[in-house]
Amino acid sequence: MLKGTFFCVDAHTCGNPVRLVTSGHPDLKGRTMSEKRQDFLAQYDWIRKALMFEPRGHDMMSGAFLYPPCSDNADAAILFIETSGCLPMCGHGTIGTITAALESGLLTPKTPGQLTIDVPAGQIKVQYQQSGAKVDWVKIFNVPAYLAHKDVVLDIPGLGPLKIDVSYGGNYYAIVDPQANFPGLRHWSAGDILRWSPIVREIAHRELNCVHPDDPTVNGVSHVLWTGDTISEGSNGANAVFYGDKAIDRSPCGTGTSARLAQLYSRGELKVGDEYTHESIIGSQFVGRIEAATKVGEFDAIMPSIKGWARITGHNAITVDDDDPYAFGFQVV
Ligand code: PYC
Repeated sequence: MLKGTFFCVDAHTCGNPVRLVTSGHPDLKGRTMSEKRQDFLAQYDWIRKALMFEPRGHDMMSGAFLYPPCSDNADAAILFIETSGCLPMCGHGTIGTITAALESGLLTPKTPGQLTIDVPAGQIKVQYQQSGAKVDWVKIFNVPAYLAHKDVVLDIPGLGPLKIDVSYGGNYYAIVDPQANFPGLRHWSAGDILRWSPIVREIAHRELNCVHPDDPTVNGVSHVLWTGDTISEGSNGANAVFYGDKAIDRSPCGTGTSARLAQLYSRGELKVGDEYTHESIIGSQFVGRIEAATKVGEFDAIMPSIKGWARITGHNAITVDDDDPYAFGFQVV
């Protein structure tokens, strides 16, 4: 029996996929996107699995649904979906969603060039520049970011001690800078990152308490951010973010860049007003900026912004038929 046909605009943000689902939205219960996210996970997770996992998606697949706003002042709301679940916030996903939605006429801002968007992690502001049909860039004013744990040494079986920080930028990131047991991102293969990240994440998740002071449903180390030397002109730093079970972000990662800005701010290496061009494993770039200082609970925090670009790659009508043994997807982990 046909469970549904989902029309999608497929795009990528600086190399990482974004599948904007434009039909088949389930009617979600809840007043906020955080509550709606919980409802989606409880009742409709089959849609995420069908659209993100193989054979319709792949390890890196990530996407979004646009919803009507939850708050009076917002233009729209976003529910993020990806292989690992529904992220509270996704930077590359937002840049891709806004670009694809504006270029497809799916989003009409109250004020051209500006948007207010409800996301599960809170509310974000967006600026963008459009030339004719094309969106040139999107700048996200992300949720507050803060350094949650500093200089924690984890004992990684087979690798040895690894010093990490944990920083929040919409998700919690274990950040690993080059050191004795990690020579730096450019000296490791993608296979090395895929091999060690799940172990680092599991140990960090087990040993470190990370619960967002304003929303306890946002908790736990979910991503690992490895840093290293830059390869692109103008970059201030490079990173590779591991997420899901087997994914390395091809974009510089919006929430990861926000977390990195908060870490560098807390360590006194960046200050309010500083820009930081962050590159990805493939050398694509986001421009991060520390817009202001703020607080998250007891923690000193920053208001980060992230600027990047996205391109539409195609249009897709995806059918999910439970006559297909792989209707709800699979992963090879
Ligand atoms: O851009 O925030 C991001 C992100 C999270 C996971 C993959 N990309």
